[in-house]
Amino acid sequence: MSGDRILLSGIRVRGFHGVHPEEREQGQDFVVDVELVVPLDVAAATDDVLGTVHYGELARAIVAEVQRDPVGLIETVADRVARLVLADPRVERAIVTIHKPQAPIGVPFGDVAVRVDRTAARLLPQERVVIALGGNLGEPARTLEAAVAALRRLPGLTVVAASAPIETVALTSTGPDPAKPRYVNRVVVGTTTREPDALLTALLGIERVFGRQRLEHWGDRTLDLDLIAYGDLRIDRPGLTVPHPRAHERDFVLAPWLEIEPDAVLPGYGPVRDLLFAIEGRS
Ligand code: PH2
Ligand code: MG
Ligand code: MG
Repeated sequence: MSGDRILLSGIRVRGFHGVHPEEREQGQDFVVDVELVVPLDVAAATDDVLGTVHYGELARAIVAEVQRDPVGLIETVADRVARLVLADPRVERAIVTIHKPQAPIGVPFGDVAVRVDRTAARLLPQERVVIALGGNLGEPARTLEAAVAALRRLPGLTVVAASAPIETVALTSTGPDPAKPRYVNRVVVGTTTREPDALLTALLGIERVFGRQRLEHWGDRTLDLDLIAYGDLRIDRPGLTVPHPRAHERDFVLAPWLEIEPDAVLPGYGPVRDLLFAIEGRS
């Protein structure tokens, strides 16, 4: 990575982001600082603005990005600005700070800000990942749709395909239980630059946002996000086992996975097609 940087700070934009209705109606100032890690050698060698990121154009693009459709959190705004900055293939890393100095906090305060620090995905190793989604409380089809949308926006994860939802009988520790609310299940395949632990932590965070409570093992749940496979990696320790130790015997994982990846292989177990055929033959 280059040591060179462009620093642009104090860009002030009126926006309507916020969780409170009055923030959506009245708007307030958002102040943006960006630090770009970008080689400046070509610009210095040519003394031509074509050899660098034009900070004036960048500033105007950032203003337009912050003025876009309102969102709840400045975290989301920071993520949007970082993605915009990283869209220039010369930028290796973007550090974006979003200040909200007039936030309705209710106590005297100087400033509140969030900062994201993102490295261009092309500079990081990518691994293929398979994530299974399930839920049987509330409105699971809607929850899973929203969870897939969250996965599509998760920094460091690119969703390549998402299966259609299927309805399945609840499997409990004692076998299928038709008396329990039925599950909706889906599978997502993608690529990630996140380490397995960082990916798992994000999955647990999304579960929590969608109301997951861990009361009993195998219990009913609003949302379960399981890491099924991470490249060819094999990990087995408390809190994280990949490939998922029961995926090979679960039709509600294998069938939606096969739908979006007909040649899928579960590392250590074999082709998903064969695993599913073996289960279906048994039942
Ligand atoms: N998940 C479980 C337990 N049982 N049954 C179905 N049908 N679908 C699931 O996703 C599921 C389950 C534990 O993760
Ligand atoms: Mg599970
Ligand atoms: Mg789980």
